[in-house]
Amino acid sequence: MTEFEKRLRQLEDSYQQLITKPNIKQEIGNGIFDRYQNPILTAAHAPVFWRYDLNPQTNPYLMERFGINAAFNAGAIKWANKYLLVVRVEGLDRKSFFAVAESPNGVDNFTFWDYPIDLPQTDEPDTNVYDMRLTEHEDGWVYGLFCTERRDPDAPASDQSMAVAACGIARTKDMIEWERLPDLVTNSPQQRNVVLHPEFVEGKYALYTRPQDGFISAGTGGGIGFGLTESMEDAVIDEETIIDNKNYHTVYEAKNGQGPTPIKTINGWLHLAHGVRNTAAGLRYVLYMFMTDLDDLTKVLYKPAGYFLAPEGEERIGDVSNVVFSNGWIKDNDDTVYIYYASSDTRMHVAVSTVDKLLDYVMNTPEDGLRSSLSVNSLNRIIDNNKNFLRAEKDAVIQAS
Ligand code: BGC
Ligand code: BMA
Repeated sequence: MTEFEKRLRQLEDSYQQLITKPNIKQEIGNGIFDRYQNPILTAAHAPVFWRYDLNPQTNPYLMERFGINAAFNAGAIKWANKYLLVVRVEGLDRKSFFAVAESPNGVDNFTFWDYPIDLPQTDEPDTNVYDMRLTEHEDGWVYGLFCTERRDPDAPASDQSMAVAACGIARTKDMIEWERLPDLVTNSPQQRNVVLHPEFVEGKYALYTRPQDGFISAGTGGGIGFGLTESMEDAVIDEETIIDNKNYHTVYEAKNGQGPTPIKTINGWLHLAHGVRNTAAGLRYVLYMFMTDLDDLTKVLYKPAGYFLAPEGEERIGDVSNVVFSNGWIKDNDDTVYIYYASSDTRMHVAVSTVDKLLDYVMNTPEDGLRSSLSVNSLNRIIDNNKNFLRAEKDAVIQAS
């Protein structure tokens, strides 16, 4: 066997091992969800035939020709009985693109389809695209809303990082061929984290938005907005109503944004979102949840205090450390909910819950009083109730004996 063949076999073996590795639940969760032990997708999940030229004539050293840096921030959908993620794959060149990875069970064996998504361009080509949210709309299309980023045309030559983030729109009927529609138009200078609601509202398309003044800083914007557009072929939102704002001394103090498409339940729409605060070590991204009214989508009915899921262990470390981000979850037929989240802009994970558990969490977790002493009140209520409950139980035992 030549060196080339030996190396190729090693590469293929380690790839096979990785993508067939069973994933199991972590022990003792918090009762709300179960994290799984292994990341479900990493840069190493990119097929060998993406990264290497396999021809010994043109690549005698079998060196990487197209290195992959990260696989993260994936949209999710159950499609023909498979669990599909539309992953943000990022090359060594920092450009990200979308590629579909498929699993038979939602928790392991995720494998990339042979080719990345061929995303058509508008007249103004995207420099970078990322963070796709998938929505199966009642109009019959699957929409993918994503962030399209281009350099700010007003930026001086000395600043090569100022950019404009906007909402790109594509749609498909088969997850293979994508039609590109014009970018969303709003009154806000910047848009990220735009998500399409799955149902018509007053005969119109409803979108969750995230208006923002600057590329990084939220300025006067930063909350989760809501707006209507007549059509998706020429999507324009004239008025954005903020339904969930950023707030002083919370986990969404600096900015926040809608995560995946909300899930409809008998009690209301379940939302997963990310909240950001600034620290001496940079921005910290966590996930939180809230529920909106079935009839009035702008009305928040419940919102537990604090975060739902925050980076833990190896999740804390990566290209952009101290970040968890989610733009995809799947509600299965049996009401299991697969929550797909990325850690530190590097890799994908899954946490599993159910609709019932998430409802219980959202409806029965104390809300944020926004002051330390009110948090103490919430805690005291739980302690008092437990003392009373345990005393009553003990009394019942004594009486019975
Ligand atoms: C990156 C995003 C990031 C954004 C704001 C973009 O250039 O691709 O991942 O969210 O900047 O920091
Ligand atoms: C954002 C997002 C994500 C990313 C996060 C942390 O603004 O849009 O792409 O995960 O920053 O870098």
